[in-house]
Amino acid sequence: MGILNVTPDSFSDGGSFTDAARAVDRGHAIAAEGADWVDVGGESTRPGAQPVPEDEELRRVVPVVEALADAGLAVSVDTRKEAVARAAVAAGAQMVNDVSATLGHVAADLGVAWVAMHARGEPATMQLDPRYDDVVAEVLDHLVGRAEAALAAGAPEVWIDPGIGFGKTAAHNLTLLAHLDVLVATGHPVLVGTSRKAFLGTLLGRADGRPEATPAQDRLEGSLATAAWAVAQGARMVRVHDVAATVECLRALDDQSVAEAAA
Ligand code: PMM
Repeated sequence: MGILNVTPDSFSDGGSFTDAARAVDRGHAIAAEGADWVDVGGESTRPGAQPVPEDEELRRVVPVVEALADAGLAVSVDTRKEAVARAAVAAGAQMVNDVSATLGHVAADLGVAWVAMHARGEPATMQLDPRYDDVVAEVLDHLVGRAEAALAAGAPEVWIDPGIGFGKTAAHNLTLLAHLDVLVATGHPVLVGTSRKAFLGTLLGRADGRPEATPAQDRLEGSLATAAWAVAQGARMVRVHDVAATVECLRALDDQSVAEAAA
């Protein structure tokens, strides 16, 4: 799944024709680089981000979804809002990627795939002091409950995602990655998003003996390593910025397993 963030931080003056056109170009590039899904999002959910009004999110997302879906690409919409999910599906999106895990009934109603991601708290404050007694068990319980409810309501396909970085410390993220097999064992397909996230910056900075985090644009190796790890543990999809590099990396991993099986 390739990330297409149609937000002012990614595209200089969000919503104008030029920006929509640039976003559509990037969407085509994501598909050409080998992504199965183009994930279009109009609200940043980065730590500290402020909410985006519904009409603004609709304005950012719908034209881009429509153009990409009309061109035959598989499009998911990354939103927490029911109205945006409904409008994006009407414009051709085939999956609702929901970081709030609250829109299962909407996916059921619309007959589209749904990603239930675990998050604790709101983006503006979620990283202030996240605490769990047992992060793996709590994330698992939450996701399985949401997934089963959506399937019972008639959602045709439900993915679960541990929500790396959403109300979690670096240690929580690493614990979840180390125990992905627990999510995989539920039988629900697992999606994982680690791409360029802050915990990679902390880890890579520390590995280099530096106190400061490695900046987002220098987190490719960590992103690839964790994507490969997730897939090796049984994740069926990874959500990434660097599509071409990830596709190559996963292809190499696949060749490796083929070679091992043949040996
Ligand atoms: N992460 C972000 C946004 N949407 N959706 C899913 N399913 N999983 C994620 O981990 C996830 C997501 C935040 O990352 P970005 O700001 O780089 O898009």
